[in-house]
Amino acid sequence: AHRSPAVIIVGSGISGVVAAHRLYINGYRRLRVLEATGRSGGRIRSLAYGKGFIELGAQWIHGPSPNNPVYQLASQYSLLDPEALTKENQEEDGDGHLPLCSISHTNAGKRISQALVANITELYSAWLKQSQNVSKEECDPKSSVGGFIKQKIAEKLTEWDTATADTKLAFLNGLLNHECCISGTHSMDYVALCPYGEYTLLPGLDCTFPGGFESLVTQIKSALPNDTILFNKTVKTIHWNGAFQGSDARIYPVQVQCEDGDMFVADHVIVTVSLGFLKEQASGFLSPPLPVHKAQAIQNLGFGTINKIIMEFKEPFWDPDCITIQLVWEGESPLAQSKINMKQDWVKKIPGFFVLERPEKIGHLLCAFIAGQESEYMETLTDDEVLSSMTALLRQFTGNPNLPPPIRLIRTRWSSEPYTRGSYSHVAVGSSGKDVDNLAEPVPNYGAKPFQVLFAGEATHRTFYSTTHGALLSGRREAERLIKGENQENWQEKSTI
Ligand code: 6YU
Repeated sequence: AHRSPAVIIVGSGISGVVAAHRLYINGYRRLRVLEATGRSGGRIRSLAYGKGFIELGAQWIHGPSPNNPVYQLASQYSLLDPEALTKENQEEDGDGHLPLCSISHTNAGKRISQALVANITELYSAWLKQSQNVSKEECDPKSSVGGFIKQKIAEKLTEWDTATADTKLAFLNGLLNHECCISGTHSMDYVALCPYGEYTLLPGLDCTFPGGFESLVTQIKSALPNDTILFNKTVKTIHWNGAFQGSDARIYPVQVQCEDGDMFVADHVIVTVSLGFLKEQASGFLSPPLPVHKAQAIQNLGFGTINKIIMEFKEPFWDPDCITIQLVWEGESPLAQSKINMKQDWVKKIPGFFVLERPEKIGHLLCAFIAGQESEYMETLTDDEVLSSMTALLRQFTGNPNLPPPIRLIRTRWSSEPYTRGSYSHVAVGSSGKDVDNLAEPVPNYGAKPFQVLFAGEATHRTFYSTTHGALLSGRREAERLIKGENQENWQEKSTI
């Protein structure tokens, strides 16, 4: 039998698959990936649609440039369009925000002037940049990004004439709702200000995968032996710091217990489940439970929901050159606390629509993002209810009461997915980048014992949390931790016997 250490990886999202791949190419042969669902990819999930794909989870490579490992691999595997590979594209220094060509409609069916849009967008971008650059020394740990921006708005408001102030406020409200989608949170008031600048944007014009984001996971996986990943294998409890006998009569420190009763012994386990899942399991997922500082990191870090509502139309009713359509609710203001009636008002949280690329393959599709509690409420509605709300919304904003409804609607329900429980992490008020590092720390973290349980996944990357490249790097990091920590010569020689 091969004598390399037995490693179990919990979860076959991109971080899990990458960790398995890294270990495999370094000689590890006793590898098992246990995946609760029937597929790999986790929050990378592409759906075949028409002659192309739509993305239910991750959509863009954020900052496709040479230092982005997702971009590196995708280009190496030839998974991208030629435009995405040009030098101009890689150097483009967008701030990851609204593309220039956008149209803004109000709920009264009016268009907002481009001048106002440009003016307010510029102000907002500057404030957002400032919020990423507040000096740590002067920053109150209780302050939020939302609070910071609202203070800037309140200061500026005094300079605005009454004729346009309301529209400006309504537009800013939409920008903040959009920001909630980017940060994956119900409100920017939940996102901590002091560590906000630690999140790092890479240069490059965000791009998509013509063959679906999942094509990347499929490629990485293809280097692994077929039986490495076991599907529909939900891990229930990870017993560590123990002494468990394997079928080879050896004693292992870890035993992984699955929902179906199966047990696996291991020298090491890499946990890649989402922070949402960890929060829900509280202390029960590991036995003995995690040390207090790790349990607190799980509790304190933020994990919110964003969902997509994707609609196909027979004919586009939008300008084909436009990439986004922004929605502006007259009367809404970031400075006012409005009491909301969920049933009636949930759609007001939608900041706008993206026009999906490659209509020649997938047809004329719009994708709305929606964050937070309204997004979770949407998950409780039926497809028909969502469709009729969206039709009414579009009729109101275009001012066309006869606008045909979408011919097909697909929406995600990331908060209801039992093995995700939301979309992605943020550094919430009450937590800091140190919590991200604590979450990433392996256990046991004392003495000379080798690490038994290691942690990867999007939420464990201090500067790239919430992204696929952060998840990918975290999987590599934990694989390397084992590779570097292990006296490989021992088992690599024996393994040839
Ligand atoms: C990106 C993007 N993107 C949209 C939406 C979502 C996300 N992201 P996984 O969960 O994938 O894997 C864990 C596996 O474990 C999974 O398969 C489970 O089934 C399994 N599991 C769980 N419990 C188990 C158990 N008990 N037993 C066994 N198995 C179990 N990222 O790069 N570009 O456009 C988007 C977007 C709707 C939901 C995204 C995007 C996030 C990524 O999808 C995500 O980070 C990774 O896929 C996670 O991989 P993983 O391996 O860690 O976990 C300034 C500022 C700061 C704010 N951030 C700005 C960045 C904005 C992020 N972008 C989002 C935008 C979209 C549209």
